[in-house]
Amino acid sequence: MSNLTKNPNVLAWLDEVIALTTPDKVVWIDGSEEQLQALRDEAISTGEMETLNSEEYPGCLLHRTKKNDVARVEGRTYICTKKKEDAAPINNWMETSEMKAMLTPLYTGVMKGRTMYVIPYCMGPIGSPYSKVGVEVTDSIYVVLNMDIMTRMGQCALDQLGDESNDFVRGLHSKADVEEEKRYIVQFPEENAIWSINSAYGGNVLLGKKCFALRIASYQGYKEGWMAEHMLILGIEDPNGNVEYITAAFPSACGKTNLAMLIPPKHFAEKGYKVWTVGDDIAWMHVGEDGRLYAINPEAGFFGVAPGTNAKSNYNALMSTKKNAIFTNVAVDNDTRKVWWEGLDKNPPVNATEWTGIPVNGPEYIAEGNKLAHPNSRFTAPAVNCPCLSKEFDNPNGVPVSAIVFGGRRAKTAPLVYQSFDWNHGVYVGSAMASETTAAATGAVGVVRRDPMAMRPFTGYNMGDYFGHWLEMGKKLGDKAPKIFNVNWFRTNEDGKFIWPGFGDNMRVLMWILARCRGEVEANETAIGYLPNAADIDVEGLEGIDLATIEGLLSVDKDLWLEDCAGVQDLYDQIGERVPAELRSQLAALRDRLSK
Ligand code: OXD
Ligand code: MN
Repeated sequence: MSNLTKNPNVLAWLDEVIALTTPDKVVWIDGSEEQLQALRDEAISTGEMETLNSEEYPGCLLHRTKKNDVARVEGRTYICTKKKEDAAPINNWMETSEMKAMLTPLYTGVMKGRTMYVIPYCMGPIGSPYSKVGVEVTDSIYVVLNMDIMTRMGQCALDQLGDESNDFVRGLHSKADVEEEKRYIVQFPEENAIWSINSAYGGNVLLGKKCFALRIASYQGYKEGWMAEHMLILGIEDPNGNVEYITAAFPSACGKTNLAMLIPPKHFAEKGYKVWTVGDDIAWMHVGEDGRLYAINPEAGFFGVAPGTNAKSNYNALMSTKKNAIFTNVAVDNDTRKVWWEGLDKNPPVNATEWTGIPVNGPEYIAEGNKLAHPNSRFTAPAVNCPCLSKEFDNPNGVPVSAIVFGGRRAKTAPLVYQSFDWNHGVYVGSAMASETTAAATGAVGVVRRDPMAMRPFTGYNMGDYFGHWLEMGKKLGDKAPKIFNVNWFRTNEDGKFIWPGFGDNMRVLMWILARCRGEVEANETAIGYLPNAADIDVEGLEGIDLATIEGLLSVDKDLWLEDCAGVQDLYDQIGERVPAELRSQLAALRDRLSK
């Protein structure tokens, strides 16, 4: 097959990676349905992919990874720069040429006997001035088929790049032998390059997502004056048809996809309120011509966690998986060829195949303490399937952002919601973000992991410089800057049970946030920021939640907060001298206010 582009920069790089990896064959991915179908058929014939019930799941496929390859590997993920202080100490760092010298032998001849697929892809809507192009080479059909869902892929991406531009991200992936101890996920932000080897699992190998759209793009944004953030984007439409947009950053596994696709509580829906999803994981944000902040979703699909997804927790996500989706590491019902995962429903299949491919009796297997689906099993679903997809999804200019929301999983410290005093204080609030691990994940409940702006695993440069960039963006935006808030859906009572119902009811908090942005509701100025009057959180139709419950959810324990300040101080000390002085003063001022 001939080249799909004349772009000499793409072709020169391709020559280099072909010489290094020596594939038997090179196939350009043009994005045509015909080519994709041939690849699906090939993957089905080799067992890399399995078909599913074609009536219930038309066009859907199942894939099982190796047991040792089921999640992102933060310990083996590196940001490589020439100077250590430009990426360390929060990131793993190695000097660029040293890393390349170490990895080159792993890539040498690695595609011998294999086909190299060349995937041109575009992050962001085709034609958007904010979109960026990447080219990923890979020896995995699974990667090609997932990239088709997650990005705008094929000839359209090369057309977006043009015949001369050198502004594309070079992604080199080989699953090699999927050896854990030789697995590396490496970003070279100074060279717009990503090298990923010995994994075939989503987040490590779909290089457009975390590697490009967050790690590389955050650095590009720093250099070019925009922001790449680990944020969902949603719109709330009022009964008059006006839509206001919110972006929100939560650490992984805190419900971003659920919030992005929430279904309004009944009384809001009856009045005519609607919620629209623009994105569930990543936002690229630029200052628009009118001086406001605009967000695009660089992705074209959702790579969501399957367990826990059901018609009640996230109907829209579930519907998104019903056609042309790929399921990774879920269980199957052998009688019906339907997929199943923990939390989908209460009826695990009896004649099941669990996620690694072993036939089991589902209910018995679960009763013995096993999981049928891997806890990090995933669906890759096209955004166009989502019943609440925003009609602005493809808008090349993005959507204007009224509010930025931070949040984490905090059993006691953070109140249900509060507003920062101003942009700089909001940047402090984001930098102080933290989430408590759950027993299911670590065995130790309540271990606080500091995760600034939910970007700890995804910032492609020095975290102190990243904070500085946020402050700079605030200067650019001036009084047009979105208002910044913090939420916590996870406060617990004495029995360790969640007090706030969460899911669709989170809209009640978003409504207060938007009312604050419009200046329509008063708030209480406190040591930590502006807190709502309990009566201003709409609880109509909520069972078991009254004014006193909301007051409890809004309470602030100053001792716990002072303890938390020490955690922030530790983080700042770890990052070191590049933490902006402004944030250290914000921390000092907060401690002062709390101590009064
Ligand atoms: C994700 C993550 O997969 O944040 O989105 O881990
Ligand atoms: Mn994420």
